[in-house]
Amino acid sequence: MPAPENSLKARLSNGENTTGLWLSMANSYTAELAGYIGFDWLMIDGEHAPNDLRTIMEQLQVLRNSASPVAVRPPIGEVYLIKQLLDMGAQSLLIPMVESGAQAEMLVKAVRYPPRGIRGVGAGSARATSFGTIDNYTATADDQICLMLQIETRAGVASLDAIASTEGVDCVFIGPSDLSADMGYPGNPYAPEVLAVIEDAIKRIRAHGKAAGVFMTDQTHAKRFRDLGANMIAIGSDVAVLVGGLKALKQAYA
Ligand code: 3PY
Ligand code: MG
Repeated sequence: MPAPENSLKARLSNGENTTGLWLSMANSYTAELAGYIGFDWLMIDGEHAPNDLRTIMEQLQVLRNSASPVAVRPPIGEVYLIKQLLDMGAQSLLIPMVESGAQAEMLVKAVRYPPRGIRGVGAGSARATSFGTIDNYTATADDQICLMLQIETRAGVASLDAIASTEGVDCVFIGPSDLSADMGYPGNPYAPEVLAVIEDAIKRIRAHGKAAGVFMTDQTHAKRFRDLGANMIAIGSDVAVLVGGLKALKQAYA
């Protein structure tokens, strides 16, 4: 039996438009709930939410049968951490703060087994192989990994062509919060200068034949980015939706 087919990777490589939700609650109960709503994908955030390997694993477990494919964002693109996440069964990874073609090449190697890459071989007793019951995993795993790299600094933007042209990168994903801060507009991802850089980046990423992603909860901007070719748009987070709903409830009785 081969590694499970990665439907998110397939959809992105077909150039399909997808919208997804950030999972920032860091718990499996709300992750399971989100898995019933029908988002194109869900992103377990290990960078800014208080997740560790076990809370990420628990969310992957409860979302196993969800129709929404699940991706994971580790706090940093470290080879050993990527290996642990892949062995735990994550097949789609979003790596923050990528700033060079060399870094992109290293990350591609980190998700591939030798001889193409450097991923340590040992999933035979891990969740990725359903604990050894997926007998042809090692020979087929590489082809089902979806590697998404974040550009979210001026250095990353300067290296966009090198990053987006790296073979093995499936998606280049813009982070407006970090990018706007690095550009001198902290807390203002809607500054015209920032929006112009994002729009140009989306077009250039698509011109390289890669999926273009962006986090954008403002619907007007999100739709504009989609019209420019962005095909992986994070349209909200579970935390923000809960806070918004709670504020509205309180306000309704003020
Ligand atoms: C950013 O906007 O900086 C991101 O990383 C998206 O969540
Ligand atoms: Mg960021």
